[in-house]
Amino acid sequence: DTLTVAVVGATGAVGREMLKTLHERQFPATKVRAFASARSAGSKVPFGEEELTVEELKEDVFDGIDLAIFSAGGGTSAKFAPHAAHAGCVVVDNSAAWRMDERCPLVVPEVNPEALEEHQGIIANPNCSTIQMVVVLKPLHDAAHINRVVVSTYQAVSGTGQKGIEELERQVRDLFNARDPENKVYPYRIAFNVLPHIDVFLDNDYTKEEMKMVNETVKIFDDPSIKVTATCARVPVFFCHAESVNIETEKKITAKEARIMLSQAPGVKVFDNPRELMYPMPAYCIGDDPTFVGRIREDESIENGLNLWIVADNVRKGAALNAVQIAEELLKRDLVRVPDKNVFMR
Ligand code: A2P
Ligand code: 11C
Repeated sequence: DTLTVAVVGATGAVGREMLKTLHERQFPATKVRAFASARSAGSKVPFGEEELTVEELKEDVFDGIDLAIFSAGGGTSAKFAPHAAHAGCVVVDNSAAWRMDERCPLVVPEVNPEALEEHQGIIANPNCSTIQMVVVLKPLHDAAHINRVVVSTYQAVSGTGQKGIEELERQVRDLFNARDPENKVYPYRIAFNVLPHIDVFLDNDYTKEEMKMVNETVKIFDDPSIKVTATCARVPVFFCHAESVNIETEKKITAKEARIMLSQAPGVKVFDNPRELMYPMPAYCIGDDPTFVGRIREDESIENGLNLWIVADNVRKGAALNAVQIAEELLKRDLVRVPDKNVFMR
């Protein structure tokens, strides 16, 4: 049996991490191909000890590819994923293009793997800030039903991709050299600053990133009774998003019970001991697979509430790892097939 896998957007921050993750986890591909825009066709990207030659993404490249993992921006996914599905290639898409489409499951393997069963060729990977939050909320919701979530995020520049990483690097260097830092990627300086603004503003004055957290959480839990409100901020950190999360539950959960439930939850690592100054931080979670949770406290202002501090590597669990875990789950469930090749062409 052969299994050809493609990474689309292979030269990007997430695409590179996808290749690394596929290799590290020994994903059973017989062939791996790397795609990006015409700009980087012919260049090389690392895959384990080897290098792959980057190919130009075109509509007709998907014949003979069984599974494609996309991280090349929403526009690229909107345009090319239907062509992939039409060629019988299953797509796991990391962009926002297909997440709220009713035909596409939105999956975090620790939370709703069963949603994959109904897939029609395109599966969406949620936003990074949503993924790390729902992995932690899942056992608490199962045990006590979450009525409301109030989340504030502290998001790394790698969420913007390679260009976000380069902007922070360049601005820090400019400032240390007494040069005026130029803003190319963000509307204001990100070095030594905090921007309460991620993605575009919408009519309700929330940002698109904030509304992703609201809408994706409801879809992943398949439960519109969970009310979420979010404030998303960009901080001058390269990797790992942090989140302050306050939840109100139907039933009471003590901090101690929450710690026990979370320590048994898949994909979660409790790192919480105030007396030893133990709490998760972005600088110490880089490259790690789990979603870390600490600062677990009862909210003393309400009857049934908890406060949590959640940190995960946004490029890894927030993007590449979750996508590869979806691919692994598809294989395990024998779902690497497109039932109707025309669903997304109509
Ligand atoms: P390229 O390097 O050729 O521009 P990041 O999220 O780090 O910015 O990376 C974006 C990724 O998406 C890169 O691999 C980039 O390739 C790829 N990409 C952007 N636009 C296209 C496109 N139109 N077709 C294929 N790949 C694209
Ligand atoms: C950020 N969360 O940190 C964004 C990146 O919808 O996939 C991912 C955007 C998305 O900027």
